[in-house]
Formats: sequence, structure tokens, C-alpha cells
Amino acid sequence: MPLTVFFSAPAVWDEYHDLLPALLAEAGIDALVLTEAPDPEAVDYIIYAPSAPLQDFTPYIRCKAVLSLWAGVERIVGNATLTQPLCRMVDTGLTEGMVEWVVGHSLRHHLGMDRHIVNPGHVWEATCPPLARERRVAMLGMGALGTACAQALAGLNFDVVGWSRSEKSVPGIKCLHGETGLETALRSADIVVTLLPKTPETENLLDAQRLAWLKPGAVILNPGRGALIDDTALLAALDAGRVGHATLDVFRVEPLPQDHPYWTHPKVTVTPHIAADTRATGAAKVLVENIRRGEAAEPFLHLVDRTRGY
Ligand code: NDP
Ligand code: OXD
Repeated sequence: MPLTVFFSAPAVWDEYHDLLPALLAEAGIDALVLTEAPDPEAVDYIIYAPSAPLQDFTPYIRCKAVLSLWAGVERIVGNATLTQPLCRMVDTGLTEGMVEWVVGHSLRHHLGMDRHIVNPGHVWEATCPPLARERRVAMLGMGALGTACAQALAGLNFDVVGWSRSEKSVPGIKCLHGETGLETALRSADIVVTLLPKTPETENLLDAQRLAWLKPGAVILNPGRGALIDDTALLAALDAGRVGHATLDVFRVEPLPQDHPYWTHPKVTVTPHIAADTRATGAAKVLVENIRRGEAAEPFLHLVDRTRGY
């Protein structure tokens, strides 16, 4: 009987403690799920959230896989004690949530909604926004989330370009890669969405030089990771009008410290890392499928490439 240990904050476990054993039983897997491991050598699978204190994976010598509840694995991928296969979370709830956040915030800026929602002077300013087809969105990161967001925006007729590390072909999206591709994407964009993982290569990707490539007034949406953007450079670009607005969901330090200038900057919207949540109903199915695969000696889903860091 495979033993799975669920390492997370107690509130996370509350969402899974009935669901996970029920789904394992439904899949015909006779497994035991615990929240602690008195004998680490007996553990077959680790389910891991970054809220867990677990740092040393060395004693889990029999463990077949570490299954992350998060899509972003930057807090665990470089852990030298972790030698077991690491799988990240890709599930429909995360994807749908991210699509809704990205589409919602893109439409806010595209339609200029703020002018009408907050209009204390009752100004009748009848300027019509352009159509979405006249608005270029650059999607930096064309993985599970970026591709779904790019396709949703393209479905609304936005002119979407995608940028990724490797060369890609996605119907309806102009796909770019490499440094030249990044420059092309940024220079032409009205809205830039950053859905990249945090790795040594992506840290401060949007620095002063690259922010200077943007069209004046371009909008940035960052639901990826705080470290993708050089905060000082972004604040300077906002003050200079080079960037029209930044809607930020993720930060180098979370919760965002009360004295951080983002809170009070008139051209910044802060959302508290809520763009997409791992929802137990969908995520538990992904966990169970990976445990099933592990037991059947089949390849795991959503394996992290340690050398790339995502
Ligand atoms: P994926 O791993 O599926 O996709 C990552 C994308 O980034 C890929 O297209 C990859 O390129 C690209 N990429 C990585 N490194 C580089 C690089 N150096 N240069 C260019 N492109 C690069 O991740 P997901 O789409 O599932 O998630 C993306 C990120 O979103 C997560 O890592 C996490 O940080 C964040 N996230 C935020 C949430 C929130 O609530 N705010 C919720 C969930 C995730 P390639 O395709 O060539 O490999
Ligand atoms: C994730 C996140 O990576 O919530 O899953 O940011």
C-alpha cells in the first residue's frame, strides 16, 4: 500500500483530507495519506506546498516523486537534498483562474474602464476605445498558463504575440523566441503579460533597458513572479510615463510590505497573489493520476526539468 505524505499548512490539508483518499479509492489505488512521516524511509510520494516547513528530502530514500501543489517551483527546484522526480501543478482550475484574471485586467485597460467607474466630476467624455483587434498583447511565457491566456485573448480578437524560450507554433498566435523576439514583442505591445517562471534567466527580465523598448503608455500585467521585474526600473518607467499602468499580482516579498511604494503609486494596481489558485477538486485528480502513474511505472505528468529550473 503506497504511503503518501501531505506536507502543507493545515488549512490546505483541510481541503484534501476527504477528497484525496476518496479519489485514490475511486482510481483503485489502495493508498494511505498522512500529514506526517514517522518513518521517512517508508514514504512513496510527497505532496508539497511551499507553506510546509519541509526542507530536507534526504531521508525520503524510497520516495518515487514529489508532487507540488503549486505551478511555480522556484522555492523547491534548487533544493540540493531533493533528488526525487519533481512534478509541478498543472490543472484546469489554475488555468481557468489565470485566464479570467488576465482577460479581466486586459479588458480593464483596453476599454479604459477606470475613467467611467471613478468619475467624480461627471465628465461626459465620449471617446470610444479601439477594438481589441487594434490592440497588441505580448504574452511573455507560452506554457500551460500563458498559452491558455494568449488563446483566450486572441479569441476576443486581440492581436497576440507570444514569447517563449523555445520556438513554438500556436494557431492564431504569432510566436517569437530569443532576445530578438523579446525586443520585437516589447516594442510592439500595448499590453505586456508576464507568465514566466522565476529562474536565474528570467530574474529582472523587465529591466530598465527592456522597459525602455515599450511604447509610451504600455500596460504591464504581472501574474508570474515578482522577480521578473526590476521594481526600481518599473517605478521609474511609471513616473516617466513610459509605462502607463502596472497591475501586479506577485512580489519579491509577500505579503507586499505596507511601506512598499507600489501600494500608493497612482499607476499601480496590487492584487494579493490571487490571479489563480490551486483548487482542490481539480488538483486532487492530477495528484491521483501521478500516483497511479508512479504505481504503474508510467512516466509522470508535468515533470520539472531541474536544469531549466521549471
Ligand atoms: P510553464 O512551465 O508551463 O511555462 C513557462 C513558460 O515560460 C514556457 O513557455 C517557457 O518557455 C517560458 N520560459 C521559461 N524561461 C524562459 C526564458 N528564459 N526565456 C523565455 N521564455 C521562458 O509554466 P505555467 O504556464 O504553468 O506557469 C507560469 C508561471 O506562472 C509559474 O511558474 C508561476 O510563477 C506563475 N503562477 C502564478 C500564479 C498566480 O496566482 N499569480 C498561479 C500559478 C502560476 P518554453 O515553452 O520554451 O519552455
Ligand atoms: C503557483 C502560484 O505557482 O500560486 O501555483 O503562484
